[in-house]
Amino acid sequence: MDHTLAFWPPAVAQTYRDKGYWEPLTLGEQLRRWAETHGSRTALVAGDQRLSYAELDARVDRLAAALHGRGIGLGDRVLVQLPNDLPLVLTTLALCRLGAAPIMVMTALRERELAALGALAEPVACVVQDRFLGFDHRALAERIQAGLPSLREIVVVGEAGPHTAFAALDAEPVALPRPDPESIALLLLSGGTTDVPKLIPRTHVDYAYNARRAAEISGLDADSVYLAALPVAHNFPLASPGILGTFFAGGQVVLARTPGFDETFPLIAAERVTHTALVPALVPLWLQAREWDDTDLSSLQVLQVGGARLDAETAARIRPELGCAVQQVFGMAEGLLCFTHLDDPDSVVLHTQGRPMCADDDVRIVDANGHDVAPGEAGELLVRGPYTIRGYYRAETYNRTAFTSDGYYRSGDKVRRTAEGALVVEGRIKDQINRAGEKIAAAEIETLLVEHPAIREAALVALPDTRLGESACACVLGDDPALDLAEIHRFLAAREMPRHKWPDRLELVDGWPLTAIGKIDKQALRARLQPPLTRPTPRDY
Ligand code: OOB
Repeated sequence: MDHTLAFWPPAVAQTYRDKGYWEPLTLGEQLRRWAETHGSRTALVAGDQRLSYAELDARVDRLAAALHGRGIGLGDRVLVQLPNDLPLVLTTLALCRLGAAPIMVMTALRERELAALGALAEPVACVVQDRFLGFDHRALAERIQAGLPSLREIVVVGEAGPHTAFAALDAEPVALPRPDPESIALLLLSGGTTDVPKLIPRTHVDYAYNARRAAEISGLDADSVYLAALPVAHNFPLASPGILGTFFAGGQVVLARTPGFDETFPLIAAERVTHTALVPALVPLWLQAREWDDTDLSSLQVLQVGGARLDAETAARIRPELGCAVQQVFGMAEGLLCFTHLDDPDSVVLHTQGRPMCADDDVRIVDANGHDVAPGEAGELLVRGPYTIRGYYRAETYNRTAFTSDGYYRSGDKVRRTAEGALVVEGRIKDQINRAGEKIAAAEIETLLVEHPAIREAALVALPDTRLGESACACVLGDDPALDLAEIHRFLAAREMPRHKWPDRLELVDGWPLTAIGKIDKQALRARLQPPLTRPTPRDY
């Protein structure tokens, strides 16, 4: 096990085993069990491919054997950046079976982030699509490899050029060394608040519990059909309950490459989808489409919405306009998952972000001094439990502040608890922008902005936005009064910053409001910006 990792203390781990949260199986073994139980039932539909549980298990075996033959195995890390399609599911499961942790990277990420992740985790290989949405991921992988000595191999789905073709990774199954079920199964990306990305180590046992319990709460069973519309590298569609939760229930997963209604509505109709998940920013687009679209969505039973705050008015429109129940999900890749329950009254379903899913989720709500707040008052959410990490991957120094000395994860979320025990997310303490569910660490953009010759200091703040929930406003102190947003975008594009992290608005300031200890007072800064001083520039992305 990686010595730079903080895991659960032995006595705590023992209670999680005793209570049955942690089953002594790897994710690879869970897949084998699903295949034994549900053999010929359809597990996965991706484009025109349909795989039964038995076929999925067999394909994963063959891929794992081929990867093993190429020297990838126990204790390795592999960067996986693939769109929602069969190779992503096969690769993730095959690597879990091998005990080589996939680093789950969304396709929107570019060189800066990948290089930083590579330096941190030292992957031996990466698996990418040749091109996706017009972007050349193969060329990106080559640039990453040039600066990353650990990266021996590039595997490409599609046109592989001089690299290893994913399609050629097929070998007779072999006996593989067994990973420790309590070792790292996969590494998720944290939304983060720092300028370098953080990796979240999830173990086989904790992630299996995460998916299994989330599936129970969401009412998934063998007749359920789950549509994975959000990018599967994210914890929500991957295992909360997502794909893995559906597999635990013996249901069927359908993959959509993008979450737009043009792609998802026909899939819902064709596959009789019962469950799916969206971030709040996508809900109004689906609702709007229903004004003229008459695709048969009658199979849909539950729409899960999470990743950012869903407003009650939008939540209330879901049943009448889409004909299904809404389930709010407040979760984090670090662990804790909260759900509203399908039989909760509207007061809970529409106005809260649900209850923690496990009786042993140990949640505290504390004030700035770390003391518990009075019942019903808001404070920072701290959490520890059977599927909440005790430390980020290879981040010993950062872990000392991100976790309390007794192991609670400081979520940075400001919440209160209602009389029914549900949590309401009131805001955020961490320095982050939640733009349509995509988390932007303010520090990451600020660090880059000050590299611009016309910018001396920069502060990125969140502003309310009816479409995105929050938008990002860059406030900069500099010498060039002609500096404009288009130039900032050009600058960030040249540094391969993904578009969703580009500021929506630019404000030139001539000084900062400061806190008592002399830091930029972002709360005061935000207050200055509202109502808008200048009109935000419209963007179609
Ligand atoms: C999910 O995971 P992450 O890791 O991308 O982001 C976690 C953060 C939370 O700490 C919170 O700030 C915010 O996203 N968040 C919400 C929310 N759900 C997440 N804020 C308000 N209301 C909600 N319902 O976003 C995630 C992981 C698993 C399931 C669902 C979401």
